[in-house]
Amino acid sequence: MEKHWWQEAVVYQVYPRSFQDTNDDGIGDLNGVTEHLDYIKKLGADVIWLNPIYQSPNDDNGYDIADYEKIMTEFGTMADFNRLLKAAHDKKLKIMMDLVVNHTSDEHHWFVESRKSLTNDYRDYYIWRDPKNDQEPNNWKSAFSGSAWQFDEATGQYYLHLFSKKQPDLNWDNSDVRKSVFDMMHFWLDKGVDGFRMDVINLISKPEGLPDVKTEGQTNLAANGPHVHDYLKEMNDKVLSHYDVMTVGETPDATTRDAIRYTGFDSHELEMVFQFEHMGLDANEDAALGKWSTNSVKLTDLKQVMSKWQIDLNDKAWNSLYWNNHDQPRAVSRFGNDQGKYRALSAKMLGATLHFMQGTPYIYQGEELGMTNAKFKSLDQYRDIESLNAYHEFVDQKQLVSSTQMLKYLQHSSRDNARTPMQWDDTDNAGFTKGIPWLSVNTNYKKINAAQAVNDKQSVFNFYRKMNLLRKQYEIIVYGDYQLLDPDDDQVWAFTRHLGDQDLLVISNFTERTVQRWYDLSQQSNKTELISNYADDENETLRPYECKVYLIQ
Ligand code: TEU
Ligand code: CA
Repeated sequence: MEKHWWQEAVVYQVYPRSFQDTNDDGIGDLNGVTEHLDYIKKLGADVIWLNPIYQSPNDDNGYDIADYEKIMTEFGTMADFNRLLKAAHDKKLKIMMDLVVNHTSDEHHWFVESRKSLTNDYRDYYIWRDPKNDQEPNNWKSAFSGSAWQFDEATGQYYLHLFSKKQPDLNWDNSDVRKSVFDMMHFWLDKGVDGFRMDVINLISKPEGLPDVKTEGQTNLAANGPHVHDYLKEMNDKVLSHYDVMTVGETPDATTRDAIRYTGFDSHELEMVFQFEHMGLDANEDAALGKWSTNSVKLTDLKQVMSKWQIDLNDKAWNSLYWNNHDQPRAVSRFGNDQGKYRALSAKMLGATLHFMQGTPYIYQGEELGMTNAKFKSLDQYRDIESLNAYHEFVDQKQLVSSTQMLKYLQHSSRDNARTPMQWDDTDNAGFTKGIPWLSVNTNYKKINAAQAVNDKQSVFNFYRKMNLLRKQYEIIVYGDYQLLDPDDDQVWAFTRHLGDQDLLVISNFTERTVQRWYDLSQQSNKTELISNYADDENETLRPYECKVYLIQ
């Protein structure tokens, strides 16, 4: 078994825009991250993943980059970043940046040049095509509604944008593009950053001829394209292999087979990927509505998908472990129970279920507090381009759903649920800003906030803190093999981990019903309870949302 620091690390994801504002403009900033490094250290994380902090018009909150080597004005200056990086390193915290190179902003000078003329030096930096029968070159859709093609009057061609029209796709088949990206990566790595999360990196190689999609609900055919592995091997050879860094590729639609090709211990491409299979289990039955639904996730489906990833990658590649991020609803609202007394219990149960699997855990800011979906009541509270475009497409343009129904879908699935400001304390705006927050603070901040949690031994925060400490103590938590017990049980998720002469037994009740379950391992006398989310553990039943982790040796 290979052993690397990034397999033993815990990552804390900071969405700077919503983390801490320090200059009262209602927008989080880099100095706000520096202010809370001790909080992240106390939690026990080792790496901080920063969502994009580069110069951007913020059409897609920084995922539309206009200059890769300048800091976004709203977030501060390069001096602020240098201070943050040094302060983090002084506290033995690593910084992983967000690499967004499938596309740039349309305000990037490469695109400003490229659109000037058919013969401009930068023309081939992007994907331009002639109209086909006076229409778009193919039927691909943008992830943010509408066509994936935008017609440009100046040169009479369309350009491809898998996301917003202000996010033109780069042409990775052009070696000049690859060189420009690799040079930029050296710029950040030479400053001492410790790795990259790579945005939709499996979309960078488009299929020859850009053929139409054939199935309803599929937006494009870019995933896992013909040269994606060539380009990642080139990136590894020319950049990554020269540094001791951690990489995680965001790979929508990747299978475990794809993941082994991207992250196999001998692949020399990436260390791990974010897979999306467990993020689609509550999608709408109507493919035209995609992720927009109010469906709940079936436990047997979740167990089957996550166990497949554990088994298929074991000894071949390495899993990332996440329940949520800045694109996904809050974990406790989607997979647990965010009402009343069950909220903290189920948030801890979810944490244990995930963190005792094999892989590198990612904690999204606020998950360690059991923060919940915001469930905004009116459209004007939303800011996310994906949510707003989906509303206008389904309600106004296509009349697929009523406004009331679409607002229910937004409450369940909108990315803004995860982007409400971090809840630091019970003062105005949860201590996030003294200004007007760019996105409303969740109304439950007086009850759910870091100040309360850090001092409460039974809090979700201190449960996550204890898990992070256990990870450093017991190698089996990182390297043990995974085995699912009782796949068909629709109330309890039980699994074991095995390493050498030790076993872990992890049992989680995903329901508010008390259940009786016996596991041979839990009858063994030589068991030690490592952690549980109830203060006492005197009986063999599983109370609502109860989780127990035993070490058996
Ligand atoms: O997200 C990629 C992606 O697949 C998103 O479309 C996501 O799955 C979807 O929004 C969930 O409904 C990455 C970034 O994480 C996201 O914030 C960006 O908007 C997107 O790429 C474009 O850069
Ligand atoms: Ca600010």
